[in-house]
Amino acid sequence: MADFFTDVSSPIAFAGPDSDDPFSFRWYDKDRLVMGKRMEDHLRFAACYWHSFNWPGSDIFGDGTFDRPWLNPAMDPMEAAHLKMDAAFEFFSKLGVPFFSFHDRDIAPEGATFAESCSNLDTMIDYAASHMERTGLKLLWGTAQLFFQPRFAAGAATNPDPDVFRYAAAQLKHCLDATHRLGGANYVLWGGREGYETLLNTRMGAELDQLGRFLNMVVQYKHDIGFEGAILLEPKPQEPTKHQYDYDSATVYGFLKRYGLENEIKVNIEVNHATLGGHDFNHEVAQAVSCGIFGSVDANRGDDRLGWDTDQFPNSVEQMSLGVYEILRGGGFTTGGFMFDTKLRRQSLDRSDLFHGHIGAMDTMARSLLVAAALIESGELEALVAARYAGWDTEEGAKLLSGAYGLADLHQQVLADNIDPTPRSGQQELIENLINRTIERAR
Ligand code: XLS
Ligand code: NI
Ligand code: NI
Repeated sequence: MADFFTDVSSPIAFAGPDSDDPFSFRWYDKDRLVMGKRMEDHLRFAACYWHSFNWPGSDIFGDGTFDRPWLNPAMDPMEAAHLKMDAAFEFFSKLGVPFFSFHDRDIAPEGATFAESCSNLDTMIDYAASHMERTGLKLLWGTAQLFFQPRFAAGAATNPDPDVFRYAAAQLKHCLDATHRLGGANYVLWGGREGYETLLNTRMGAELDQLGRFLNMVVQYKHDIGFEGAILLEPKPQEPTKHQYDYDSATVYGFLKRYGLENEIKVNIEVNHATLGGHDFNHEVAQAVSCGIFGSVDANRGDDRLGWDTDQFPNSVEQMSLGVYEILRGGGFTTGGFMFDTKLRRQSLDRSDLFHGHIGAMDTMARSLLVAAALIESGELEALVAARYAGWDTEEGAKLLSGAYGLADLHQQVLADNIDPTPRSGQQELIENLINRTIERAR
């Protein structure tokens, strides 16, 4: 097969922070040990199939702008799928990410019948398996695309028509089998249309029960086939629906508890979905870690002025460092990783732009890892926080949480000891300066 990305002949290499070569990494040095672990193993980078290979660069006001020969509708769909896969694996391996991710419909076209769609997917999964064996690439996650086709306009699991629920279950089963076959580390569900456009025509409670039942079937089936990867829900507050049921990490946790799934399903946090939900990225990570449901990250950012999912490549070390800090404090990734659910801008027309986007993103995340590790290793921040909570770390503090006392006991204690707490500084500015100092120095 002929190369598609002819500007890059060998894998992108680490050249150090002083490198001016745009086709080199300045910070991502995969074998470098950070807190005793290789950078590659901390970051577990993955690139996505859909935005990079399956999206023509269209938007709601305009057609595709990109040079993606396999998207030509005149091509035989299965021939196009093979060509696309060759280019995708060429890109993934030249970039040097260890993982990739896909939707079923990215890698194989929908057929005239469900049976034909399944057989198209099986053919392409065989082909992907051979590419994976040849290149050593691994699968971070697979997912069924349950939102593009008009049948899913009113949702998949939360559709008012039970036949759509049936269809979505069948499609998901096939995709979970495929993910299992490729050794996927996770399986993701993003409920883009699991929500509503108007409450006026929606039975919200019934739809939540549908989603709860659907996810219980997914978990049951995962165990039936012995899939050891994690099942991940990807929270997002809205878009394309007005309201999405898995709004953010906290909402997802409440939902999982209600349907008995809190030990079975985790979250795939997308940086810009956090922003759209009115949260910082580090908030979403900390929330998930505190509930024991942190799974993986889609590391794409938004734009401060645009209120939609722009899926831009991360390029702010400050924004990312604080999220990586929470991830490291939570013990780091297990099955998850940083997945670039990223889109080029519509005017980024050169084939090599895909490299520039990902190289910058990987360097940003690598540098953020160095900052987060420096924060942890110096222990200064944790010491300030520990001093702030010192009272709770005493025996009396623990007793307050143990259920030993009721309101009347505490009333009595405050009276008896004449307790009169003095406020202490939260030291926010001092801490913010500490963060900036760490960012400046981390190398
Ligand atoms: C859309 C989501 C989507 C999922 C995969 O906003 O981010 O790309 O990650 O279905
Ligand atoms: Ni995503
Ligand atoms: Ni998104």
